[in-house]
Amino acid sequence: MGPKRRSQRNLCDGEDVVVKRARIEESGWTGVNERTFIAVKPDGVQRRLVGEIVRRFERKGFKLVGLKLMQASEELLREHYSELRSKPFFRGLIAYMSSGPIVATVWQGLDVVKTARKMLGETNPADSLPGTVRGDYCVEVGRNVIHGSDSVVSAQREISLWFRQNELQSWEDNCSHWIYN
Ligand code: DAT
Ligand code: MG
Repeated sequence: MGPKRRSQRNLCDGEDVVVKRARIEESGWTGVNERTFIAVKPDGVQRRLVGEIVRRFERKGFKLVGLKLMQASEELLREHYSELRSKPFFRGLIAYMSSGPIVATVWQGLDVVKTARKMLGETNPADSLPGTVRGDYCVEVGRNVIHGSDSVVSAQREISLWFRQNELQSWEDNCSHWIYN
């Protein structure tokens, strides 16, 4: 398999990313069904921040549709961060992200991509306001404890990369009338 073909492969289950992304777009992940990919990075897991981070998204009113503790392969991480491959910190980023287990999650709700980014804070913890995850729990950009998709298109790409379709749960939200009018 050549490098180009390899980069298009879905690293989770061998399906083609392009094919899978088309299927996700068909399913209409817009409005209250918008989804984003949030991951607690290895430092977040080590520092026992998983519960705190999941709690924040739950309490906000977003719906958990996928969650798993996993060791990400370097191949998966290189694909996930492919836009950053020419950056001087890329090697270190892959080493950090593969240094221990990650908690990969998918959250659903109205404007979840944009709102989750606000809840995360800025890339550099020093620029992140108190009250955000990065503003409250970390100090260095290279150990910023959490990942969140930066756009709806990125979210679709990342969810396809990290989760198989059957790992995402559709469940009836008995609380939705209290969250949406
Ligand atoms: P974000 O995670 O806020 O979306 P990004 O996509 O620009 O930020 O970068 C991905 C990750 O790469 C980021 O969470 C931490 C790392 N990173 C970014 N800029 C860095 C830098 N200047 N030095 C070291 N690591 C950096
Ligand atoms: Mg990013």
